[in-house]
Amino acid sequence: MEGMKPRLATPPLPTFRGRLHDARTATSIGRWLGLALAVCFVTGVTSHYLQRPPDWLADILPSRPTWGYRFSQGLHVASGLAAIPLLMAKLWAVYPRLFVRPPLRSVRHALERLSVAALVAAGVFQLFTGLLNIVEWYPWPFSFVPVHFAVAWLLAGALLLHIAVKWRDISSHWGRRSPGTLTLPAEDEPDRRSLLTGVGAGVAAVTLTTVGQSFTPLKRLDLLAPRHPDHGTQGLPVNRTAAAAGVTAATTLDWRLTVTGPRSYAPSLAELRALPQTDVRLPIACVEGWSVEALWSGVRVRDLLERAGASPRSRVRVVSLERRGAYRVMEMGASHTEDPSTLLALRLNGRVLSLDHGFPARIIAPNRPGVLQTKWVVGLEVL
Ligand SMILES: Nc1nc2c(c(=O)[nH]1)N[C@H]1C(S)=C(S)[C@@H](COP(=O)(O)O)O[C@H]1N2
Ligand SMILES: [Mo]
Repeated sequence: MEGMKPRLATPPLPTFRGRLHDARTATSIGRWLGLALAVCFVTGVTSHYLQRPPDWLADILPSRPTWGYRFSQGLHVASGLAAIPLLMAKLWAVYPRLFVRPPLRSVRHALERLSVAALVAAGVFQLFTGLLNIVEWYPWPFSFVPVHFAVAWLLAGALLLHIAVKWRDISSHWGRRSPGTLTLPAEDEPDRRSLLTGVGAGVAAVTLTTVGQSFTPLKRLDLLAPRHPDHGTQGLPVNRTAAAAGVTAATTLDWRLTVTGPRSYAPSLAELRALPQTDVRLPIACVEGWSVEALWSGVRVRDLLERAGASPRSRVRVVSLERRGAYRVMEMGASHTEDPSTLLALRLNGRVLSLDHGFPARIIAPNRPGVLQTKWVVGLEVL
């Protein structure tokens, strides 16, 4: 990075007398940042494979615990948000190193600088795109999911490399009594403690004012998250409204569900209501981090499949009325179709589904990303 600066005869370099720009401070903040990024990576990869499982995994994805995806995606967004103040503090602690002269001392040093450049770029990119995704703002020409997923691997690799390269620094500044700490002036400790307290307070503030979007006991503190779990029709947020999806009351007038299988049939809404109904309490857990539990009633998907002469453990394709949209068509594997809690829901919290929540019928299944809880369902095709 610094190699690109024009070389001046007497470079006007700033002098840094602040003693908190040292390896001990960088290590203290870095371990929390590393933890947040590790949690974010693991939960993010989990979410990715739940959304787009490879063929061999599709029929064996666990449908239990019902709150599994809610927990892991809540953690993904919370750890990503917490990483933002941590990354800023970490960059503040180390930025005087940008001004070290000469900028490149050896091949090894050059490689180390290059790996730090990749680490910083990937880290800033992931946290920035993730943050904008949760407010559904996409000011870039690429599609978010594949790029965020690919850069996650880059970031994970750069982070591991960084830890390996800095291992000696990290281990000598890890604990209070690490040998490295003896070489640092003791009078810095109160300042360092204040700095770390400030960073901790920043992380706590960000977390407490957003985590209520998925962690219901703290929902009253949910002031900064883009969604509040209670705000929306029928007590549930709506990401894509019927209007945005081009679905109107008129579109649903002569609605029939088409179940395609060995014995295809096409029940009307009245016929579906006459079938045995099941009540389940299940959360909608959006990939953007909000989640909320609700009471759903409708017909078990496995019952619908059996009526079509198919096995209750069939893989199905679910098609929505919506004309276009990334979530118009979804596939569901055997472990989910078989689960007695997987419904074609007709009612939500005791009332007929509103148009925004997927009237006449939608999918609700346990332990699945919100994007796969298809609304305005018209077709179930046994695969
Ligand atoms: N047909 C269709 N179904 C959809 C979507 C969509 O865009 N189209 N969005 C999904 C997303 S991202 C979420 S989080 C849930 C939200 O359901 P809700 O709007 O009823 O709360 O619906 C899902 N079902
Ligand atoms: Mo979502």
